[in-house]
Amino acid sequence: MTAIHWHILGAGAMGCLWAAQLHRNHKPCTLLVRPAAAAGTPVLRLTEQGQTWQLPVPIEDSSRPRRITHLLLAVKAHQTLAAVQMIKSQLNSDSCLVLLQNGMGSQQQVTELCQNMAIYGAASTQGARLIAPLHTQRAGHGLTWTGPFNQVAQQRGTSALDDLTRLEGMEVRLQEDIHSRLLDKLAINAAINAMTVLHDCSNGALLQARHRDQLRSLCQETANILAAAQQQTPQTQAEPLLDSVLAVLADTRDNLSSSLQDVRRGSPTELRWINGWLLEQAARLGQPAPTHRALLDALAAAGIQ
Ligand code: KPL
Repeated sequence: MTAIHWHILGAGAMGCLWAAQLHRNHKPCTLLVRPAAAAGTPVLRLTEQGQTWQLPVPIEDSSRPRRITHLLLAVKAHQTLAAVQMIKSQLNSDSCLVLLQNGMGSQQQVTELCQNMAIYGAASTQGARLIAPLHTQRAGHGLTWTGPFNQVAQQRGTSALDDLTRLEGMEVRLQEDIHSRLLDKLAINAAINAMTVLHDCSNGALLQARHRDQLRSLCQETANILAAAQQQTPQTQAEPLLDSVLAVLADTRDNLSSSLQDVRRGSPTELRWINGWLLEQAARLGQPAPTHRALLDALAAAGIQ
């Protein structure tokens, strides 16, 4: 049997981390980047526990024609649709796509665009930071869940994910109901990410008592919205959701949230797909969400999207 060849699109912190881990596990993989980033002889670097490794992962221009059977899409939510549109001619109905975006909405866009392909979702608490182009620094050891997102993937099953779920050095679990896991993560990110941007602070700084009431209000509104939407997620009660948020803050206390990293890099955040998605649901269901609204408005006033 020929080994699966993974293409990873997106050379941010997560894309570089996945490319590095696949390569270290002897899984054939190629990192796809913008033409300018592919020029010369680019090298992938991973820093972990104080050590830096140079990894000879092939790095190629994403626009070059090729055939992609297995694609790990590691771009941000707002780039996802355009990225898949750009690469669609390299895919066909046998292709399998694994989507690593935060929040909700971008996965549905890809599902609509690629109706005959197997789409898998993924939710991850793995922290990583891009410290230079193509140089990622791993933060702690998080968990990633992946599973079928559309019906095609449900029918084809999860064997396409075996390479990912059996990676050494990366904890990846199969999750049949990935929708519920994505919502679970969205509910947690909706309390943490925008707050870290507003206060320009690490995750751990949100554990200070002065932030507790705002975190509690965010969790209350999120739980009410998800309950009203009858979403299949455990996060429909405020107090357990707040407990989960506090546990994640403690586990990732030294991390900068992905949204704060985006802002510091001058890039748009994924908040539109996190708190913004909740606000869309709230409007649809007539649910009040003043704390989420005020948070996004305060960020918009500061020019942050
Ligand atoms: O998922 C995250 C993110 O930053 O997007 C958390 C869990 C908050 C870790 O930083």
